[in-house]
Amino acid sequence: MEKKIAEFSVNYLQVLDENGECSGPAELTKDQIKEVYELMVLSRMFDEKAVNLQREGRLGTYPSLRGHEAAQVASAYALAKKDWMIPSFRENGSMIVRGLPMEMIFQYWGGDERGQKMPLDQNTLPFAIPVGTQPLHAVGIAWASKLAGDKIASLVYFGDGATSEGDVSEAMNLAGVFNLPLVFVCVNNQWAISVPRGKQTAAKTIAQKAIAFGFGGLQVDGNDAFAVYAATKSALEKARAGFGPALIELFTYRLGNHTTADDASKYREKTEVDEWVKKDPVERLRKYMESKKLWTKGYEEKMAERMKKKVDSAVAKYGSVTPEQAGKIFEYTYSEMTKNLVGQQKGVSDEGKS
Ligand SMILES: Cc1ncc(C[n+]2csc(CCOP(=O)(O)OP(=O)(O)O)c2C)c(N)n1
Ligand SMILES: [Mg+2]
Repeated sequence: MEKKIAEFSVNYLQVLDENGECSGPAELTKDQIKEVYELMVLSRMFDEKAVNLQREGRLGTYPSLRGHEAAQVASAYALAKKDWMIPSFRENGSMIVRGLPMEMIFQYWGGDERGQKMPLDQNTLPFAIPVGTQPLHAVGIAWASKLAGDKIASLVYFGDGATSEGDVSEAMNLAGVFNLPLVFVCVNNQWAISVPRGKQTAAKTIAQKAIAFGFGGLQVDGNDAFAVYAATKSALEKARAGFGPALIELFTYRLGNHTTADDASKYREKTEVDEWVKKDPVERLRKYMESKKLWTKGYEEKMAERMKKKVDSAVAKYGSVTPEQAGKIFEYTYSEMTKNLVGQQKGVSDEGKS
């Protein structure tokens, strides 16, 4: 006889709807709301500047965060200073929230590895270009922090496409088995380059994958800064208190091209993009703030000017960096270079001399 032995449900969290109307308490003070909004505006300005710099030939291939402002800023904002943040390649906004100087982010996308040499007070890993590798690194970090008895949590970002990589399942499995203080944040932006979300999994949600690994999953409106913050903060608190991992699926959309090397109009309909433009995360928070008298045109103008100065100053600093010596790149992978790397480095240095 067959009988039911388990039953599941997956919740969806939205606090701020598309019109900026709030259905629950924002877990942020007025000052914090302003700070989050300003960081979102700054992230968007940084992003627009980065795309333009690439078009001018002053930056290499760059992955735009447009549409991810709430997903990146509000989640990183929930981290405590000592928590670990493990990003994918798209979390430029999260890096800004963590305080990584913007000139370093430009430097990295300009092809100079030194842009990801984290300041020593940062518990932040560099961008991970290989898709889906960083959740395993995050497991190692979270496991180490648990063994050391540190009361900190770790947060790892990855995309919907990354969930098709075995590594991501392995990481979630390990985190569940060892009850690790790790929050998995899947930024489901509906696309992995030209492959739609429907081709990554037959499951209705990504959040439900957590259930198979023995912990909870929640789908969150990723364009809603309040929901992203509340969900991340709560998951981080539980992780720090010893309740183990969680999976948060941030349901959002990549408004730009995959990277500056891509043309998304070749594989997705403009009508789909237009629908998501209406859900713009920055605009949504602005509408809320306006209704609460936290936003005026005058404030926006002054604030935008302040943010623009920050970005321009970062561009100027980036432009004044002396390029890395050819061949130095080989020194960044291991504390002691392998024989192969020594050989490759010598080749490059010799080339430089000829
Ligand atoms: C292991 C690996 N395979 C393939 C690629 C090429 N690649 C870069 S990004 C990407 C898609 C990633 O999609 P998703 O995980 O949804 O993240 P998103 O780009 O949407 O932020 C692919 C296939 C890569 N960088 N690494
Ligand atoms: Mg994606």
